[in-house]
Amino acid sequence: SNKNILKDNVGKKAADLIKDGQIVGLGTGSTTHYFIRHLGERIKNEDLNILGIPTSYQSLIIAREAGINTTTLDEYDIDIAVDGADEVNQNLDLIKGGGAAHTLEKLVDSSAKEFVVIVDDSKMVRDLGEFPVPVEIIPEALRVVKKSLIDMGGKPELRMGVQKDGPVITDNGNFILDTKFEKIRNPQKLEKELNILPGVLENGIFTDLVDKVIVGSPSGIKEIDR
Ligand code: DER
Repeated sequence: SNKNILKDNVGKKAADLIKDGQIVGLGTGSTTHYFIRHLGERIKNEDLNILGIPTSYQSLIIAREAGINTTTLDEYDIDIAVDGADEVNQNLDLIKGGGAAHTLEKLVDSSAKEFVVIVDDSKMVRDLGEFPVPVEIIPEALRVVKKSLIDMGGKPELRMGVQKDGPVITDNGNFILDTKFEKIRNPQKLEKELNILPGVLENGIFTDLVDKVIVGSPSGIKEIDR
């Protein structure tokens, strides 16, 4: 589909940024899947010496399939992290977590010297909030946090499995409450208000982290630098 061509274009563009010897944060999702595959091609064709640090079981498995050697944050600092997003606003704040991987993504992406986001143009928005904010909670907190989110004006929905009965269980063994808020005009404020709720592990609002967004559209590729 056209969208997959756009994802492939930005995935390749990001893979071309990677330099020999770098430690690379490997994001999660379908757009980053293209990036990881293109990076694997470059490693093979150019004999690059790269190590990847994955952000989910999905990106670990795809990295292995692409022939990318992986390591961990315990061993290395990250030079550059490449990841997707569900929404990007004009301040380069993000909503992420469509793939339920936002907790480790935020750790990897925020610890990278450079954080690059790759999206097709459908992800670019004026204000965050059309996409519900994924909130990862420990299962024991379900009823309590759901009530707190409603009191904050949110509409929380427990994310249910598709090929699994019952709720989605994250790589960390937790639940996701997808929470719809009205237009989010102050993402920094909401991100903090969500994360101080007892029982919340991490939410999918990413603020003040992005260095570059690579946007694919039918008219070509646009790069937006912080
Ligand atoms: O779950 C995530 O955070 C993904 O990066 C998501 O935000 C983007 O996934 P996509 O590239 O498949 O749209």
